[in-house]
Amino acid sequence: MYKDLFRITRMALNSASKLVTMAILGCIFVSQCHAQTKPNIVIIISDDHAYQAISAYGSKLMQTPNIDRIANEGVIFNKAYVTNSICGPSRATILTGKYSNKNGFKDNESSTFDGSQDSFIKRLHASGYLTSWIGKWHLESQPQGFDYWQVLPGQGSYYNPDFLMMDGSKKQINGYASNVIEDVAENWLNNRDKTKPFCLVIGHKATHRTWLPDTTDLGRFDKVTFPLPHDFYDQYINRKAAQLQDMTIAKTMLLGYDLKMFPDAESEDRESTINRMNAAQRKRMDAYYKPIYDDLKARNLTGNALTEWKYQRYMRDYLSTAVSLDRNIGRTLDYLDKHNLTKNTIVIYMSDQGFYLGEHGWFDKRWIYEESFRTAMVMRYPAKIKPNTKSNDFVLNLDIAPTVLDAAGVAIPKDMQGQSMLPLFAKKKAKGRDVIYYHYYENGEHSVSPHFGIKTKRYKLIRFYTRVNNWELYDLQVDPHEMNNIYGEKGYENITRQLKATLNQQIDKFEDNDARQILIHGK
Ligand code: SGN
Ligand code: CA
Repeated sequence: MYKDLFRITRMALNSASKLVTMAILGCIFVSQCHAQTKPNIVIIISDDHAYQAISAYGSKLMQTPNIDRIANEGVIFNKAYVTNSICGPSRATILTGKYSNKNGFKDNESSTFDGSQDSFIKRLHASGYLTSWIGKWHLESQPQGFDYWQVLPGQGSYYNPDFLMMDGSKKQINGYASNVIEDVAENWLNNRDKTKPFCLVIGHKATHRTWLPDTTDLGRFDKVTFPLPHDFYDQYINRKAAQLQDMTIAKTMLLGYDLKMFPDAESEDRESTINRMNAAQRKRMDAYYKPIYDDLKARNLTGNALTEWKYQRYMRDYLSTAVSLDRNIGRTLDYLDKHNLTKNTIVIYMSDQGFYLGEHGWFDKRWIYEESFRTAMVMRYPAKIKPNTKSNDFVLNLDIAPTVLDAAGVAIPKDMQGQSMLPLFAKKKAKGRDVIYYHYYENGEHSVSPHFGIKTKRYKLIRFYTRVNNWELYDLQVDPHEMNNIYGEKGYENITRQLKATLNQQIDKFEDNDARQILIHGK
């Protein structure tokens, strides 16, 4: 009898333990299923990468196969713009889904990001996502709301970059920034808690000034002569702010600092971007640039000939730097493939703003004018977006936060000022914006006057203030390169009145009190 009882108890225990095991397995399964229903999110943000240099956008300057792959497998946004075309403000807008006047980070020179405020990262984190930011951050304060971060101090360095670590220490990693940042990102992915969905932001330093390529990419474009943009010798007639800027290839771009033309080892040694290289890196740099310097010296160029020489050098360095950026974006995509993450991971690639590649004679950004205002943005989201989708709706960096929350099934806070982009891809497609509002505040380096304005499907209305106090108006249909300011010309009274009313509505909508005050007080 005892034997029977023992047998029965054992059977019961066995089946109970089976039940418990099954229950545990079930939980793991359910939690994994749960994790799988929430898409992972990878956002790659580059610095100053011009859409003019991306083959998916029709560039003939170079091939960017990996950015193109995201576009081909998802959507390319042909009309993506930023709210304030400069690094820190763009990142603050991406994080918060708010204009600079609301998130407080108005310019790179005086702002510090208030990390205690709400962000899409914090919302994702609260809903069970692992969150991480690696690479360029440039928001001055420490990142908040992340399970992990490892960021470049300020602009960071191309060679052997330092990183700020979560424990307050600084860590230098040998290598080239784009490769190193990708290595750190993959390392984080390898070691993450794989039961949770994740949101990883990879912030690249490339292609920011001073366009230092990876040594393996030096000389990639040496055989190419790039055509001068048709407006390279723009005289900025009728455009006062453009006349006052300090961002021309002719005058502002420096032969040493920017184009690595150093007369001797001492002047090269003084350059902090170069003197942090190790002996092997420096040797390859010198072997490449020294003969170019000798050739330049022998030619004795002046005037336009020198400016055009600078333009060719600029393009070669800039595009070579972009080669490494694109290659490392490819590594991210390969990683997702290799780990079976592609199907359930949203990938967004974007630049923090546009950039000039010689148009109007310029480099840099800051303006509401097209090359600066418009930015590269492509997104792959296999569950919701068909391959080869082309979007011509106005979208903004402001929309990243609500879009990501929407995709993750997390409520979008009412005070976020952007809109989810996902309804643009629904069966019954939502109607996009008719107008975009812009406000640039900084009044320092490169001498671009602060300004705000709007772009509609046809027109652009701009109000400059502080450095220059005036209006500009462009009919983009007949003047897409914004060469002919028609503000105040006869025949445009009605459209100007209408556009000013629209501008006022936008200022009210986004509660931009600074702009409101300028319109009230006239400066
Ligand atoms: C640096 C650059 C500028 C650039 C700003 C902002 N000068 O100050 O040319 O406009 O960054 O760039 S440098 O001599 O330091 O390279 S941003 O991408 O951070 O907005
Ligand atoms: Ca930037």
